[in-house]
Amino acid sequence: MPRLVPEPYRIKVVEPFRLTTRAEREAILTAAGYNIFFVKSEEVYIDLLTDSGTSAMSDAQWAGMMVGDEAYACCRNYYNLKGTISDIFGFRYFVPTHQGRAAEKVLFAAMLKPGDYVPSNTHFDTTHANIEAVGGHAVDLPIAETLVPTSRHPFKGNMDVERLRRFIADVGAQRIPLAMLTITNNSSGGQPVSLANVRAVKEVLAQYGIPLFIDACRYAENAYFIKQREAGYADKTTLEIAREMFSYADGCTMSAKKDGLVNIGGFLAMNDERLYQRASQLLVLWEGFITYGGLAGRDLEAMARGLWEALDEKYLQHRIGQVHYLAERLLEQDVPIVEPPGGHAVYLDARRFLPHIPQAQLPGQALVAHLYLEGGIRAVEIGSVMFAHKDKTTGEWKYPELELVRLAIPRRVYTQTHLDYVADVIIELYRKREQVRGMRYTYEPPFLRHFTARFEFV
Ligand code: P61
Repeated sequence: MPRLVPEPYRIKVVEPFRLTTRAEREAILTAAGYNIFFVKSEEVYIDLLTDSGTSAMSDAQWAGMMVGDEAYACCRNYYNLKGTISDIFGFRYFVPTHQGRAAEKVLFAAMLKPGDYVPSNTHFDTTHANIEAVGGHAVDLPIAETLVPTSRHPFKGNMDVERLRRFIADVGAQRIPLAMLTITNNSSGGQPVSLANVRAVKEVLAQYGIPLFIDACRYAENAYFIKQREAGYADKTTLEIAREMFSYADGCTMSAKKDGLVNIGGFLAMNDERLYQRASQLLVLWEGFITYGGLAGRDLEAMARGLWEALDEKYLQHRIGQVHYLAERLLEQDVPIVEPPGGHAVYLDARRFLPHIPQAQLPGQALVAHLYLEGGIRAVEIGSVMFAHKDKTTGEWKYPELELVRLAIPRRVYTQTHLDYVADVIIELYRKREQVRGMRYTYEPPFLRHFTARFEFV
């Protein structure tokens, strides 16, 4: 058996790219203020910034784009997508949106009042921000293992059901109009959520009449982990598992830029007719008519086809295999990463990678800068730059527990040779890690710092 199951597809179209020289990269990164978000895509060799909207579409999806029906209302692609969503997810109603956060915006505007709470295993940052934007409180209730980088819990994305029970008792069910589960749990390292956990969460919520919504953007990868790891599911198809997952939910938000295998697209689905009516009103206001929701007919078609392709078990075996292959190559050389690796990304543990750099000197950001300088690799810091904040009463800096650097693998884009190159660059950097210096801000914006901050080496 090869270490990595070969791609269950072959390459029909190629997009050339080139590796810059070290001297070029030094000039580029200095000009970008050491913020990788300001580096031009063509100056990046292997782009692992995100797995969102970066997938390669299949020939069937491209063919689908040619049968896009661009009528303003009731185009045929809407009905194809409706059929797909009903078959896979099982919800009665849905509205298309241009991406995941638009679905979140509509959902929370339709369901929340100021002061309400929305518990989750871990909200993604756009979800968190959309809840707070309408005056709600986003609350994360992950299991304890989620915060331990070396814990090999098979379902580290789970919600802590006891904490949920206590939370509802504390704030009162009337202030919780819905709860959520993010599958897989992106903010905890792309870790899966078990079906037992979905079922248990639903049981608690049902006692109080609180609806459950799933953030479904990596639903197929989550289904594959359940098939691999959860007792009783080895012989079920990923489709059967996905159907069971969603059968416990009252609706979902979806960024199809992940497991929809499209470059743009999303939707909001639900069973409640009254909610569908409210969401439709808001959709018309913000996104477009209810049969296109901010997308072209061709985008709806590519999404309808991609949602099926993402459930293909040969594809998932290769896809998750790629992430695990990269993780294993790093672990063999003792490079510290979050274990076990998740479905869409490998996360370097910057505190253990660079133990000589205190969090105040941004070890994650220093690691991101060096991955680019050494090999033209673009990763993203998920640590102090993103999350450190000043305590409101003491004025002291509070640093996050985890200081991570995410290497997100785009779907169907890179080959094993690319991954070997990434592993080689990281291993080489790890060998000379004492030479890496910390960083400080030269410009520190007041919020969403990571997108626009500028840095220099200490
Ligand atoms: C990502 F730095 N994720 O992981 P939209 N839910 C979940 C997501 O992972 C997610 C969305 C909802 C991104 C893109 C991204 O500050 C950032 O289609 C679990 O992007 O609106 C997106 O879906 C939102 C990265 C988004 C960021 C915002 O890379």
